[in-house]
Amino acid sequence: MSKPQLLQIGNITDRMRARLEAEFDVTRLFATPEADRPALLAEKGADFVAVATDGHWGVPGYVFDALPNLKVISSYGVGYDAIDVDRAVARGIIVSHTPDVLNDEVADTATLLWLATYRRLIPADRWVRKGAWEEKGAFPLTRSVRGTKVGIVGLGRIGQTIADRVQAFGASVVYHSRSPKPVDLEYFSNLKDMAAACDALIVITPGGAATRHLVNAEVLDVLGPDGVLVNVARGSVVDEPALVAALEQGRLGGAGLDVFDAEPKVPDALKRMENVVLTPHVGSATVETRQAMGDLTCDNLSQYLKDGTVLTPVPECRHL
Ligand code: NAP
Ligand code: 8YV
Repeated sequence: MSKPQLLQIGNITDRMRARLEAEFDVTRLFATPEADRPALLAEKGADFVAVATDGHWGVPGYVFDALPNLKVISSYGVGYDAIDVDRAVARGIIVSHTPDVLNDEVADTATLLWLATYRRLIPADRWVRKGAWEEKGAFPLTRSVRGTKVGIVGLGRIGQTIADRVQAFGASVVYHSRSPKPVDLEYFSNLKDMAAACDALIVITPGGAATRHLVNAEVLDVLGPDGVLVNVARGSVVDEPALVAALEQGRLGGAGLDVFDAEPKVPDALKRMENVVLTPHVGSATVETRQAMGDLTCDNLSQYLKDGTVLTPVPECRHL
């Protein structure tokens, strides 16, 4: 019997490829030059019942259009803002993602950025490498995270894990989300009020229209000249031009950023700043965690083949 057809969008690990190819006849969209993809989809689109994708690429509109028999989308990542879930639900397509298995890794990355920004890790490393230690002497004193107040923007699975880590470093934690959570931490329904009360904000909400520019110029201004912003959520959650302006004008103290508006493009102004730590969207990017995410991405598809359900549907698809 022939295997069901799966369209693969984005890159996957060898381990994932072996798993997918055992159960599906896999077509890699990105193996075809961009200009030829519409023709490929016009010819084969009706054959695909499954899509494997990731948080970055999601499912572009033209792919949705060309796959009339699509039944399941399995995404390699927890954030699914790049998938039009309303459209999937309207067509009865079930969407799965990879929650929880990356909480620790992304929380480590957020903590790393927070510490590196306060302790000026990158300039300190440069100080040694360029010989300044020998020529100029000691590196200037930095600031301690102990005793500071951190506001978590989005106290979900990862946000809670970040809160635990930050407290272990002697900082106190407050949080903002749309609704209060059953935790023993102060809740702010208003983000600007929270920013005014905090030394640092760590942003870890979903992306998409509902959170677009949640962290805007006003929020950055009340965070203030000694304030630090860490963003491990999505670039869209922070008004990037406002962030650049606040940093350039000294209205914000520093930033640790893993995500950007137009990845992989990062504003040159940010690259020039000594008080900013930049990482290329590597929040979950370790061998171990990517393996766990990849396994869950494939497990979801295997489950779908067994009984038409998935193990970890996105909330909007739980009724399907
Ligand atoms: P989650 O458990 O769903 O938590 C999301 C939190 O954000 C919840 O506390 C939610 O609370 C809050 N939130 C949602 N919409 C909001 C809004 N409009 N305003 C304020 N708060 C809002 O999700 P998670 O598993 O922790 O993942 C969070 C996000 O992290 C992902 O969606 C993804 O974008 C990002 N991420 C990034 C990386 C990376 O590599 N940098 C890796 C993994 C995940 P309420 O519903 O009460 O508002
Ligand atoms: C991945 C992520 O980098 O899980 C997410 O939401 O942002 C990351 O873990 C992404 O899914 C891969 O593109």
